[in-house]
Amino acid sequence: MPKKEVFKETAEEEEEVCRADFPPNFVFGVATASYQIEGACNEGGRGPSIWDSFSHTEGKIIDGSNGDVAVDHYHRYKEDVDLIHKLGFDGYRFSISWSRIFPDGLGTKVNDEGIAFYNNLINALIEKGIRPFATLYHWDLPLHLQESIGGWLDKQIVNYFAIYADTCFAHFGDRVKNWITVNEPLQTAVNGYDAGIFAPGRREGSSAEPYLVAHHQILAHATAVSIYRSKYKDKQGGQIGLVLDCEWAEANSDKIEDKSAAARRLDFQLGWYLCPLYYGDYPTVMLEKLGDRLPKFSQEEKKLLFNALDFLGLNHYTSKFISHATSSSEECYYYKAQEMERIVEWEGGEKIGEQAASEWLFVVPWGLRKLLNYIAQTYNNPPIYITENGMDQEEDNSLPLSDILDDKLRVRYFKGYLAAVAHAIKDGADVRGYFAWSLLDNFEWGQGYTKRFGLVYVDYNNGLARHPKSSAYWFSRFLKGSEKKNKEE
Ligand code: GBH
Repeated sequence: MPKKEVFKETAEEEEEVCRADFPPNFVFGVATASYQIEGACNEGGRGPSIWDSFSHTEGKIIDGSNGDVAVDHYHRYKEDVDLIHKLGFDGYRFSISWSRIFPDGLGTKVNDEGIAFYNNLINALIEKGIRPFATLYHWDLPLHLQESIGGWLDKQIVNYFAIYADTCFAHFGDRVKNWITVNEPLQTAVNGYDAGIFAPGRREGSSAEPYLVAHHQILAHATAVSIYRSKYKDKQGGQIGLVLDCEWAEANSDKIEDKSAAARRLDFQLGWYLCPLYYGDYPTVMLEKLGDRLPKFSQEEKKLLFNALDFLGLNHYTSKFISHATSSSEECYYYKAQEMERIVEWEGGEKIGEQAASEWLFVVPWGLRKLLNYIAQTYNNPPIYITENGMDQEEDNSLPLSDILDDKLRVRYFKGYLAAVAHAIKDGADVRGYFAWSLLDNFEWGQGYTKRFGLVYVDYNNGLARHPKSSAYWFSRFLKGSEKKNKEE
């Protein structure tokens, strides 16, 4: 049975892995995002974002919470940078809150206090020898841009994003050498404008909306890249990329129709963004299934898109089995169009991997190795940074702190996924770095504070105190090289 063969590969999970399995200049970091950690929503001249208004709308966040205070990183950034340093990471991926730089998003007057905050953060990182990876857009669009032009639905957004990106390069680019334009454009398109579970929470739009929103994000990305390359790259010498999220899609059987469904699934996740950048247009299968719902790129735009990527940032958490299905139970236009079903267990009830707290998240290390190989083969072996990888625990007040801090499954998760990355590098994939999601427990979007992704626990009931979990200490030993392979030589 092919199914069993897939399971055999989980043996990787048991493997030991050590720092020496990676190239010496490989960067290991932790990742965060502004709205999830900063708080200080009305301080420092910050304007409101779509996530402020969304999280304050009743019924949108499972525990009725919001990011007003979050984990107060805005005031505790020094302590947090110290923590990253003490744990031994040499990279930090954070995102810049657009409405701290331009409170109404229009790009007319820059907010000096916002610039000062990120200058302080970046300087603190540099002082500790930590490389800053800055994301320009991790979902917190200035609210005014949503209300005035409809956010990502209007093409004018491309120009506003360009002004914002230009401003960030000008102020921070002397120290930030790795730029990420947009985080997971798919999530904004699908969960923001189709499922409606993320800001701005649109559900009643047309079946073409998610594709228009994606289209404008692709153009915004490429425009920012062209500005960086023409005005800053020579002087500053940095790199600029895009972050995409992708689950590995394993065909549910050896049947051709299931294999095509799995291939289609990957094209709808990655190809949606990478085909335009590498091959000048959307994947053939998307053009076929979506017809007029897919917007068109002009000749001029195609030129802008060509090669507009120095590296690919990959956010990867889990894998799914995919089977062909013409009448699927999926509710989103986006998922329906793919004519497939996402499956996590076999007939016998065996799961694809151990389940984390989130219902979508299973521990499947071999999926990452397959995905990295797939990207290398399909897109001419681009430089890749894994910009997010991690798993969550359920918030549970009834457990003693010592139990929560001893996050054994997360340690297994990191061991398994890091071993998979090391394998992929040996296979020939050009992976340059790895960022664990996340430094701290934080505001997990629609799930509020009920899911904890942190390597470091945040005590929401006791002044937001930070306590490293076992996984943080494991990572720290791994980075220092004291976590050696158990080899009998
Ligand atoms: C990342 O997205 C985000 O970049 C990060 O901010 C977040 O904290 C992290 O995931 C953990 O969730 O589509 O109904 O299953 C990863 C992609 C998109 C996966 C939203 C989970 C949940 C809702 N995620 N999805 S659903």
